[in-house]
Amino acid sequence: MQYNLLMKKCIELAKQAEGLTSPNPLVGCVILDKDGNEISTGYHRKYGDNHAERDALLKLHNGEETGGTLIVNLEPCSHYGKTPPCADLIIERGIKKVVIGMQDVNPIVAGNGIRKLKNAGIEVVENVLEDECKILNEVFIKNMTKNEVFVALKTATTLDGKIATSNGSSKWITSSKARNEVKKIRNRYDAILTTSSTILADNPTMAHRKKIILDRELKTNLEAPIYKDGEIYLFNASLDMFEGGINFIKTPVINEKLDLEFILKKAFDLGIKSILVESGGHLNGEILKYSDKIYHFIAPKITGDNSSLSCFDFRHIENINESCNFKITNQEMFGSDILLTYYPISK
Ligand code: AOF
Ligand code: ZN
Repeated sequence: MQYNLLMKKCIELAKQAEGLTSPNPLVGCVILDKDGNEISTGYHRKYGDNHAERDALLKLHNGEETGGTLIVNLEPCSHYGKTPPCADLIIERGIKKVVIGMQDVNPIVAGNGIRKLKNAGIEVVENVLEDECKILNEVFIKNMTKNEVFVALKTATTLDGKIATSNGSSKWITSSKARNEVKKIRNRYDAILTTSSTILADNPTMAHRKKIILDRELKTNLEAPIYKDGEIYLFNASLDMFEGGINFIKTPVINEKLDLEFILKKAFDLGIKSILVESGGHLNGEILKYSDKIYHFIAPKITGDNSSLSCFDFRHIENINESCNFKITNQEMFGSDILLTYYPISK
């Protein structure tokens, strides 16, 4: 209880580097002196930079931290990586107590950091706000424990779950506030993923560092705005080459569709650790079973049109027991729209 607020602060510090640390975790750190006064903060700013603990400790001099407490959302590391072990530095600096949000799931750390600290006589308080800390690093956890890419999906619908009218008109279902939030969400993920159908229907730009485009028959115009920035990975059925700044990746086809398992695995092998899917109902439906998290914006509108496009459109079921089930974990208003965040329970 006593450390919850400080752990929240670590999480907020860590979030400042969203989109910059992959494949490494988001980590923030707060240091208190022996009387409990906050004397330093730090965070892991970007991949390859100092770890959060080192960032916070190196701001101090004259042994201000001797006898103090260090709070960090992830177990301090015990290995020589890009920098020497944080656990060693904490011990050297005479910290007396370390408060940790969660154990590191990286197998080379996995409890060794905590052991090192305890062996040096440091008091260790574990699992403070563990659930929040795990959500903060859900991408890192999936990457480390499953060796798989984390798949998030964003959709924006009317109250009746439609993403467009029957003739495909879909622009601006949600308000500008919601669309601004989408930009922030995108930034958290290594790449966005969309399809030729979405490009042909909406001609979006989807500004991002990395873009995965599924276009089996190479129907999209390579001069379209989506191709104008970022690294492009164009999964298709025929070409395998790098040309005009585009990575064409030849992909197996199953039932006239590009093999999603192949694509997700290939993306991971290419160093893409997390993906935000932004597409239409068909791809959303197909990729639902691989999705780890859904961001669903809902605008207070009803189309009422039974031939309008649905946000997940992939099958016919008779029995409600066969539905996919989710746990809604968050709700937030953006202008007149609501954002629901949910996770699959059964898919
Ligand atoms: C970070 N930032 O603040 C902490 C990390 O590649 P390296 O040498 O930077 O090591 C990365 C590993 O270090 C990472 O997988 C995680 O296990 C551990 N802790 N990493 O990038 C940090 N505390
Ligand atoms: Zn470290």
